[in-house]
Amino acid sequence: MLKLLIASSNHGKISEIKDFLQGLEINAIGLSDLADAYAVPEETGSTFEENAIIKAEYYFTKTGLLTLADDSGLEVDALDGRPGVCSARYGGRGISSAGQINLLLEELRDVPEARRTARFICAIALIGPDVRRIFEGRCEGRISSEPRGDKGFGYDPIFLAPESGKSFAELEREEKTALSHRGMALRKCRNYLNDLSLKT
Ligand code: ITT
Repeated sequence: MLKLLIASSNHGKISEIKDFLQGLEINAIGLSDLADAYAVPEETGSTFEENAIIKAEYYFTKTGLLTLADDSGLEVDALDGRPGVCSARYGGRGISSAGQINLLLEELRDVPEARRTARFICAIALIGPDVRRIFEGRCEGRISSEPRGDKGFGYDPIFLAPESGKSFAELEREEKTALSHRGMALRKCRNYLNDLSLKT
């Protein structure tokens, strides 16, 4: 069976990715399943793609395992694309997701509904012996005026999905993945991973 390291410390991401990979002949393991604990690599890239590659390359070099890394974030048009690649660091060290959400809503306090457009972006890098691929997904939506729902993670409670107008945190896991940036990147990755698993 093809062994795949999901190189992330974000539990929300990990569980969405692992759920998606079910049904493939893949043994997906996480960083906590490794015998050694490694320092987290610094995300010095200026794009999601660069940071996904930095993370995947780092853990592949350390472990020799086929490695999948996800770099993602939220671009808000009224904030000129912030928090963007800094989504995880928005509001500073130690802040909770709820704190980040409050800060973002505060920054957008005077921005009317029509100008609250935003998008989630996800870059997935897959790096291993003889493998170096990148898959991207994006999802357009709007930032709500208050948090709604308790599913998902991160900025999900304030991201209104296209069409339904529900927040990502009001959607079931499969419904979110059907629409989301990560779902789009994972669907692009799926056939490629399936082919690799059949060769193993
Ligand atoms: P790893 O680097 O260990 O994977 P991380 O959380 O630091 O974990 P990123 O640097 O890619 O990951 O930061 C992504 C941030 O963007 C994440 O912390 C969330 O706050 C947000 N984000 C990404 N995808 C999201 C989603 O599907 N729903 C809500 N928020 C999301």
